[in-house]
Amino acid sequence: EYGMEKPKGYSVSFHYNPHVEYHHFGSSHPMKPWRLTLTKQLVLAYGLEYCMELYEPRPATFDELAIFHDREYLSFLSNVTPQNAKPDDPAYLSFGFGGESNDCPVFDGLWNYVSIYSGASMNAAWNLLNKQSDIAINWSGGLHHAKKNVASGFCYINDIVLAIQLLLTQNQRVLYIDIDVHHGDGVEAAFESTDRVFTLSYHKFGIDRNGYPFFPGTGNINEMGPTDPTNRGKGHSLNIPIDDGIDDDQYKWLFKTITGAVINKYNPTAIVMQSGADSLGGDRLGRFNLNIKAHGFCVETVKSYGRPLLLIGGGGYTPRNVARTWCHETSVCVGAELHSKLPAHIPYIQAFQGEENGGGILYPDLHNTKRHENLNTPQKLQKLVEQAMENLRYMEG
Ligand code: V1P
Ligand code: CA
Ligand code: ZN
Repeated sequence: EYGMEKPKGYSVSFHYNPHVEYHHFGSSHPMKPWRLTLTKQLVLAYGLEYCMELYEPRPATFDELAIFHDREYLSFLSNVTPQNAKPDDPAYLSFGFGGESNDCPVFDGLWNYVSIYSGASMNAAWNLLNKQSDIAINWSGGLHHAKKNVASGFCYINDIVLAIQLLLTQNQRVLYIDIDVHHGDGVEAAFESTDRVFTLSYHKFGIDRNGYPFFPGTGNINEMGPTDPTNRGKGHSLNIPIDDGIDDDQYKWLFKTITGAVINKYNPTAIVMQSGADSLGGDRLGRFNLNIKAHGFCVETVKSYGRPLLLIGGGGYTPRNVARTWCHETSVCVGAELHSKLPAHIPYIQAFQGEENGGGILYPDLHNTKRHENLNTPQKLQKLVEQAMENLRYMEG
């Protein structure tokens, strides 16, 4: 041991308010807040709570949310209920509610729900600012589509933007990395005019055979934010559009190569990572073929750069696999290795049993679900990396 470098231990904080679990978007809606119950149960069953500091954050206040969002929008959000909602009111539609898809329904306790997940992200950011932890985790956050006055894609309040705004009080450069299968458009838009935030999103991009773009339809490789040369945000967004069925090795290579180049060039003093689990194989809305450990590899890679890290959730629509992934990634943060056989006595263990594939284990083979043919050829991915490197040259050093 003498003469050897002490391995760097990371201190990890876990920010979670259990009241978030009890909200329902409606039975046919894919967003299920109870996936967070499953996640917490797995984290506890593996004893990971002994490897980190637990916090139960208070809900964010109206004024705290107004740091990013319009007060008019917040007033609407804080007052609307399923009983008083007027779907034909123009304000209702203009704020992103209703519409054909009803992505953002009005449900009981909506305001409570949004202030809880936002409060947790802000609490986690504070913890990093106060140097109480090196890595702060909030699996209930990551709602990356919300705009300052519009709800979009299951997201009402953009907790990521609020957390980044806090980090900016003491950080010159914050890097945002988004591995949700959807484009992180709300975060990108919020910081399009600053060079103090760099946004990097990996996502499915393309038009399906019925002519519909994959939600939200933005994030092609040539979208690098404002083109106006006087705009300080020019070149500070990088989008990595990916096709259906990408596999573990391809994704890991893409992520490591591009993220590494961005971190080395931008040299952020803090990193915020949205770890949406809808990029896993077998996701109800996603199109990728990733296994849990390949998803976790991205967290491991980012962690290895040793910058203060805010790790947040996001999408993820096959709840048992969301829980598995976020439990695994919690273990990655604390530096523990978990056995795949699930511990006995997990509440809700039924959720993890009786699957034809993966019953009773943490690391099932999700590639086996083979739901999506891999349309990503080595040539296309090579070209994508070259274009990404070319885009990075637009960012002034
Ligand atoms: O595709 C759309 C609508 C159709 N309009 C033209 C837009 N909405 C998607 C929204 C996906 C949101 C993803 C959120 C996140 O990035 C962050 C939490 O993961 C959509 C889909 C779909 N298959 O893409 N909405 C729904 N499905 C939906 C299904 C049932 C009930 C309500 C919404
Ligand atoms: Ca993404
Ligand atoms: Zn998503």
